[in-house]
Formats: sequence, C-alpha cells, structure tokens
Amino acid sequence: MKILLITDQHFGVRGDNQHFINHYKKFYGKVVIPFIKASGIKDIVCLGDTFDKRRSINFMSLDEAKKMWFDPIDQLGCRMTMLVGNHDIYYKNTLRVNAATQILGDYDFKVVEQPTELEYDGLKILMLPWICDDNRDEVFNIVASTDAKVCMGHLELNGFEAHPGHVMESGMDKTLFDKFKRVFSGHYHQKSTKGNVSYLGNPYQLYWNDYGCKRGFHVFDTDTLKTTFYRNPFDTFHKLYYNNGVSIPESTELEGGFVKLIVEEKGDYQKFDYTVKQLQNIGLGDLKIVEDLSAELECSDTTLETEDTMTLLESYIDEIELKVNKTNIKSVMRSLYVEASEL
Ligand SMILES: [Mn+2]
Repeated sequence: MKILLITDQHFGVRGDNQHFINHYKKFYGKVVIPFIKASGIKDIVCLGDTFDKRRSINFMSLDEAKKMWFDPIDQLGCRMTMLVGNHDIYYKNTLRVNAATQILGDYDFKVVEQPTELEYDGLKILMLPWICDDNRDEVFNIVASTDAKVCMGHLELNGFEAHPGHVMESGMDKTLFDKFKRVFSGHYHQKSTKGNVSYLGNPYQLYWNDYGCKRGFHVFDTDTLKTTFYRNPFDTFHKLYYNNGVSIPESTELEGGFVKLIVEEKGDYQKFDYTVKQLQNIGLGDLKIVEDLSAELECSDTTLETEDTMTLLESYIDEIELKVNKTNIKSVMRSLYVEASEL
C-alpha cells in the first residue's frame, strides 16, 4: 500500500498573506490533488503543523485551505490521519486544545492527539504527535513497548538541520528511536536523513532562508518501507542577477513570487529602469533590488556580500564578545525574526 506523507503545511502562514495563499493553491491544485487522483492513493498522513498559528487562523485562510486541500481530500474519499504538531496547539504543555480537532470536526479525518499504533495493510506504525509535558511519559512508555517497525512523529531531535545552515543543538537524542527500521518526522522544514530517521521537509519555501531548497511531499510504500520524493516544482523565492541586463524567466514562473534583483553591473540606467518596470508588471509578491553602492566608493577592495537577514544576524552574534551561550542568543533572535516576518 502507498501512503502519501506531507507535513508542516502551515495553512495561514506569513500572517495569512494572500501571495502565499495563491502559491499554496497552485501547488495543491496543480500538483498534489492531480497526483492523488492519478495515483489512486487513498491514505494520507500529515505529520503535524497543518496550521501555522497556535491560537488563530483568519476566516479567509481557513476557507481557502478547505477549498484547496481538505474538501478535495474528503471528496476523493481519502483516509487522512493528522498528527498534532507544535504549531497546532493552543497551550504549550498539552495538546488538549488543537486546531485540527477544533476546526475540522465536520470532516471524517483522524486526528492523532495521543501516541497511537495504527495499521496500514498489516504494517504497524507508531504515530506520535508533538511531545510535551502532558504526554512525555506516555510517549516514552509506548516507544519502549511497541513492536511497530515504523514510527511517524513531530519530533524535536538533536543534530538535525532545522533551517538551511542551522543544525539543532538541543532536543531529544535520536538513539531513543534506534529500535525502529524507519522514523519519519515533521517539525524541521529542511529535508534531511540520518541513519533510520528522516525529516521529510515541508512542502514549500516559506522564508528567504529556504531559497533554492528542494521541498515537496513523499509517498511511502508499506511493503518495501521505502519513500519516493515528489518535488514541488514551484519556487517561492527567486534571485535574478543583473549584469548590464538580465534574462527574465517566464512570467508564469515568477508570478506571485518573491524576487531579489541583485545588481552587479547596472550599465545603462534607462535599460535598468525598463527591466524593473517589466518585473513590476508581472504581479510579483515582492520585488527587492539589491545594489552594492560601495562599488562607487574609491576604497572598494572589500567586497560587500549580500546576505539574508538571518545569516547577517548570526554572523554578527558570532563576531561579538558575549559571556552567555551564543546558540541561545541565536535561537532567540531567530524566533523573534520569524515572528516579526509574520506581522
Ligand atoms: Mn513546522
């Protein structure tokens, strides 16, 4: 049997931003739903963080999420199992009030609020929602006692790359899950595998840090225990390098996208202005022009590198002298930055 695995969908992301809603619609409408129809897949597991904000979703976002994902899945008669993730819960120490149960009661989806063993075509899978104070003992007990060979969860494990360039230095030890042949997890949006543990990665690029990262969904085969990755063909973030001109990709590729026009050599000003106008007419989500003005200064032998905000913040923290743990400061800055981007 084939099961479609998808995780960290984050409906309502970036403060219910319309460009992201359109981007999601393109992915679900043109890729995932047609794939489910064509492949005849009937079982879906969402490994947590189906919704973005812990305490609310705006009505328009919810309506669009129903239309692009929950309704079609329901109409196709798919069985959907959803693990509760850390973004789906109102309280931090218990899963008692969670978005899926509150919002999706009209659907016949299975919401995993407690560690649960489920069987798919004779294969037992241990399903673990987000681990918090309320369920930690229960999770440890079931991990110790289960004879399931596969585990799916929303796990915070040490040593995995959470965002590009950021390896987690806290979290549970992955050896706790050594007994399983395969472990699949949501939570970190970066796709990565170490030994028997695979972080599946979320389906789309959501922040500039995700630029160039491969995102998508997987299909898991219960007979072979193998997964196949299906990449999301639509990138959210694009960089164009302007060098006396630039070739602009098809407008359908850029439409709704977030574009950085990086000016290396401006050349003719009129031609440059025309290019900017062309880009503005495509209907981008955002256009940023990145220009290295230091080149016009005389002492320009130091090259100015353009980096994203998070990388700049991190290298700043690395450079300054601090008496406290820099990793903690970085993680506070990162969550502040993510929170600020969502406003
Ligand atoms: Mn997430």
